Amino acid sequence: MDLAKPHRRFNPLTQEWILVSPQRATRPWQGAVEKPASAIRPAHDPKCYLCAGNTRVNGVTNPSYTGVYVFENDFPALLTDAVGKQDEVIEPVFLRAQQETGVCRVICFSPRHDLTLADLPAEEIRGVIDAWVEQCTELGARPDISYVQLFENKGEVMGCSNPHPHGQLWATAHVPTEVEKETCGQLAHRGLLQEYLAHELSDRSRVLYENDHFVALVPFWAVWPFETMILPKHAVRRIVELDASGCDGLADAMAHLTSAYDRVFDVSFPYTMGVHQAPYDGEAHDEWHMHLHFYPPLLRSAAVKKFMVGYEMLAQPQRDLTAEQAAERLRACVR
Ligand code: H2U
Ligand code: ZN
Repeated sequence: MDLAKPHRRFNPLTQEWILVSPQRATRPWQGAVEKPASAIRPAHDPKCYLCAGNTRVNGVTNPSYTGVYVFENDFPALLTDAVGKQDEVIEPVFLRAQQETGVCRVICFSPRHDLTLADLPAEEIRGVIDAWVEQCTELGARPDISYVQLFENKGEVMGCSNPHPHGQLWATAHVPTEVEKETCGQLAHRGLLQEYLAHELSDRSRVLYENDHFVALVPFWAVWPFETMILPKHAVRRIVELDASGCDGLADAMAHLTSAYDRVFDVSFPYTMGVHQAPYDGEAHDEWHMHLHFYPPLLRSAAVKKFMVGYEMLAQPQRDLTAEQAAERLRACVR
């Protein structure tokens, strides 16, 4: 098959197809140009709700934290108190609704208002991973929680409301849709990501970086222009199963990947990233191999992003640059 011509690639995790149109990467662009986020920020911003010692919207004052700081989201999308038992009513039968409960927390990565994960040394990113593990240990043990979604929205183009380096977690009574899809994909092919990783580590065309424990790569089925994954070399179902050297390995891989991103267009690279792991629903989920996804929207400069509209919304995701071309550009930025 000629991969320089339009083709489809299959995402075995979500079991969805992606259209790849490599010949289209050179088309002229006269559309929207995003303005780069204002660059220079103070180390501490007295008006920031997340900075140490400042008072949040609801009147609570943050402690003078020095490392990672976790607090309950003041505007949570989920509430803990269920009203009665889970209802699933319904007439006609296709109109389904379920009570959803859960916990939303904000995770400040550093007291430094002016830094991002990409600027933090691996030792400080390790602190973020320790907080993730701690949160998943606590929330995962709760009978009213089946899944913990850890994520970060970075940059104004991703709708991030505050430049202070932070992520969030939403933990829910139900397993969310994307995770459910990946459970199905991994059940359909046991050992999927272990086999995939072995292939990538021998092929090398999409591998960006590896250490003893983790690999960063552009997945064969990437949708976003510079989409990547970070995977543990040996299958680990959940982040709480990583040992100390595994956590160090993840921090090191995240440090290398995020700093490489910032070199692609010489700007603080926006993205949505997060951890996918086995549900905390009381089942073993031996099919699961935890990993991180990074979904950055930028396409051809700091100012031009990929829009997932039209054909993508109505038919299937589409990309111009191939995964291998993206990997080549990213690899050149890894130090
Ligand atoms: P973003 O990651 O989308 O920027 O969201 C920041 C979160 O911080 C957002 O979910 C919360 C918002 O509800 N927040 C507080 O909990 N308290 C505040 O005082 C400001 C923002
Ligand atoms: Zn701040």
